[in-house]
Amino acid sequence: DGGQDPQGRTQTLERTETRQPRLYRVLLLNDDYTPMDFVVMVLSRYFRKAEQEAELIMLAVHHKGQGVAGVYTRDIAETKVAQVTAHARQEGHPLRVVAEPEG
Ligand code: NFA
Repeated sequence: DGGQDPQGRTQTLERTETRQPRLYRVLLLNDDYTPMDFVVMVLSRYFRKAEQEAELIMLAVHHKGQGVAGVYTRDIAETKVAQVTAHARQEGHPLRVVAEPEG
């Protein structure tokens, strides 16, 4: 922030930036057609999940309708959505992936 000292000189005061970036949940949405193995591969490759956790998340999405694949800053979350959606469409799968702000 700027200011002026009694001699009229401009001063610049430093302030440590304390705000954390807003985080976004990347959600996978269930559908009737995307193969379970493809969803597990997506969780492994794009969201760095171990095989067992990928299976659990995929089954949770399958049974509950949606589930969290990962939590990221906005640019990373949007890139994951774009990459996974492109890969799914290339393979002819209707898998939907969306990002939503946390909190
Ligand atoms: N419901 C899909 C099936 O039975 C599997 C699936 C799971 C799709 C998670 C999308 C997300 N083949």
